This record gives sequence, C-alpha cells and structure tokens, in this order.
Amino acid sequence: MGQMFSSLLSRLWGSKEVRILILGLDGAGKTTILYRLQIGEVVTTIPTIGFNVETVNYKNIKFQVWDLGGQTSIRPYWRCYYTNTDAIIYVVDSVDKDRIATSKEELLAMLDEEELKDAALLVFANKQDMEGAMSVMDVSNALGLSLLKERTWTIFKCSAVTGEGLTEGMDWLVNTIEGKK
Ligand SMILES: Nc1nc2c(ncn2[C@@H]2O[C@H](COP(=O)(O)OP(=O)(O)OP(=O)(O)O)[C@@H](O)[C@H]2O)c(=O)[nH]1
Ligand SMILES: [Mg+2]
Repeated sequence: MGQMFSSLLSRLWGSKEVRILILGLDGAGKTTILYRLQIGEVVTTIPTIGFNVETVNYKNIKFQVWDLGGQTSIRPYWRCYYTNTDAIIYVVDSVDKDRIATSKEELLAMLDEEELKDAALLVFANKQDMEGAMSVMDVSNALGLSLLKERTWTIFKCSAVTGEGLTEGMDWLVNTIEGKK
C-alpha cells in the first residue's frame, strides 16, 4: 500500500527515479560525460577505480547515474551493479580503432546478462571533436548494433568536450523511459 502510494505520488510529481549505468572501456569518456551532464562542465578526470554515482535531473526526471571504471581488471565487477537498471549508456572512444573489437565483446557480454534484458541501450560514439574519429555509422557497424534482437537501442555521435550530441541522447532516454512507464 505504502509502495503504491509513493509510486502514485512520484507519478504526480514526476519524480520517478531512473537507474542508469554508464559503461565502456577505460578512457572512453564515461566520467567526463557524467559530469558534463550533471554540472555542464568539462572536469579533469582520473581513471575511475570503482565507481562514481550522481543524480542528474533532466526534463523532470531524476536519473541516478552510475559511472563504473572501465579498466580490464575492473570490468568483471560491472555485473554487481546490474540489478534494477533501466538503461545503459555505453560509451565508445571513436578514435580508438584498435580496441573497438574489445569494446564490442564487452558490450555483447554485458547485453547477454539476464538482469539487463529489459534495459534500453544508448550508445555514445564519443570524442567526435577529435581528428580521425570513426563516424557514427562505422562505430555502429563495428559494434554490430543492427544485429541486436529484442533490444530498444540507439546510437548518437557526441563529444563530452564540446557537448555535441549529449542532449539528443538524453532526450532519447527520456522518451524511451516515458514510453515504458
Ligand atoms: N577530445 C576529447 N577528449 C575526451 C572526450 N571525452 C573524454 N575525453 C578525455 O578522455 C580521457 C578519459 O576520459 P574519462 O572520462 O576519464 O574516461 P573514462 O571512460 O571514465 O575512463 P575510466 O574511468 O578509466 O573507465 C580524459 O582525458 C578526457 O578528458 C571527448 O569527447 N573529446
Ligand atoms: Mg571514469
């Protein structure tokens, strides 16, 4: 009853909290994106050992955003955070052609997890401000996104440094989550 009441209240006030995970290889730009979304600025980051968690308010929705470290040794711990995840933001360094295959492997392994079967997937082809960045189409093909079955997904090009593309991605998340309510 209490739960029903609080869910009614949160619907009335539009304060539904949405749980988001930001995943991707180390150096992809996850932490930079998190703080760009939260405070609107480019912060100086250090590699994340463990996680950062912040609340991002966007279009009347409260996003609880978990940014997990992407180093090889830390990736096995991603699964500890999967429960109750509404959406995944998967960040790719579009300049890092050498590791795009690794990024694909990690993405597919993560999407195989039962706990994430209903989570929407937003891919950010990040670092588009840099010379030699793969196009959004190239990143999409390299990750094999078109082969994903029964997954609500999209990909946007973006730059955490210029801010390009981040709003478009967040708008897609809002629409997708509103549609699923
Ligand atoms: N030019 C450019 N640099 C970026 C962009 N996004 C992130 N960076 C830089 O890339 C480096 C790594 O960014 P982080 O946000 O720390 O990467 P991360 O994905 O959190 O890495 P881990 O915490 O190790 O998993 C930093 O030097 C950022 O300033 C971008 O869009 N353009
Ligand atoms: Mg980080």
